[in-house]
Amino acid sequence: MSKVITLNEYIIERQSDFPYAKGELTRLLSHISLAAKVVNREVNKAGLVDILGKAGDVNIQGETQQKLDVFANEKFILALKGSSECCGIASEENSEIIEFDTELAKEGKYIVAIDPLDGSSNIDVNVSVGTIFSIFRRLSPVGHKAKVEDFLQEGSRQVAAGYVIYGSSTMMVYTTGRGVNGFTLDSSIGEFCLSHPDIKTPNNGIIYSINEGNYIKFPRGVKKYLKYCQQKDDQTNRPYSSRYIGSLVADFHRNLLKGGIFIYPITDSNPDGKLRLLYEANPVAFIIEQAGGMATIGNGDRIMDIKPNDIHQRVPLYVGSRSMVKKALDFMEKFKEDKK
Ligand code: AHM
Ligand code: MG
Repeated sequence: MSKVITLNEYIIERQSDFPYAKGELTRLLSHISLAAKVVNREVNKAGLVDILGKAGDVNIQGETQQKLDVFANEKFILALKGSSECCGIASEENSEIIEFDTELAKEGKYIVAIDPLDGSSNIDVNVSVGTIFSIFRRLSPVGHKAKVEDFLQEGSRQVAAGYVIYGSSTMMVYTTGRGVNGFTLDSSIGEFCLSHPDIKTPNNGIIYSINEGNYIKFPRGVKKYLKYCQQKDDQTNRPYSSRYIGSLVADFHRNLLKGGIFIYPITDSNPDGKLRLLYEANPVAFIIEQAGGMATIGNGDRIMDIKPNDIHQRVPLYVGSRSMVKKALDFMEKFKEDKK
């Protein structure tokens, strides 16, 4: 039997990659993984107990929250506050940033942007959901409360990012800018174990993921690219397969491992795109680039170069295998002046 490496062992081992590191990031990641285990336990028994259904609150995006969103949000807030390394968070579930006001937390050097339970409309039909997070060093002085400016940094300044997928098995995938590694939760021992070391995404793939129900609302370049994906061509293995779960983490994770492209473009109803820059687009962009892929807003501009002006800012997202994203961009460029 080969040696099992747990997530905690791995994070500690990797600490020496960062000469300046004193263990703070290590502790922060450990606390995130701990909260993920607690959320995993609840997600797994969601069908058994009366935890499903609407909690009644309406979040900042005008969406009705389900109880597990609230539960996951609370657990991650508690874990991050308790880590003493994080001075504040921006969560999809809270309109404003949460500044931790304990003396210990104010000493924290990091801030975290998080979507505690993404794709939560899928919970009550037993489809995979996920947590997505992004970690930055704060800009404001240590010893004080976090400030909004701490969160409005370009994604290229992320020090770590990752996601947890609560699926047929539960996995945590993360990067600190030294490649991407995946850990599968062994529930019998309660540990995330290294199962997917040094993930590289294929340069090309045969999967495209987009909500085709919105076809009529897409920019012309996207429509033309979809037609290209559906045309027969033996040399390029077309037609490609269409796969869309409607949970970003699940769609992204599949394409990361198998090769593919995920697109959520601007549409008539979402003129800025739907997905949020801070806690959806930036973390997956950091991971895909570390895995050899690409993430752009659809005109070639890199997701991670966008300077945010709002913590809940939305962006169009084209992410996945490098040559597939480039091909989609060719179509966007060619048809950029065209109306629908
Ligand atoms: P949420 O944060 O409210 O759960 O919404 C984000 C989700 C993503 O997981 C997914 O990629 C997308 O919304 C699906 O949107 P649509 O239903 O418009 O295709
Ligand atoms: Mg979300």
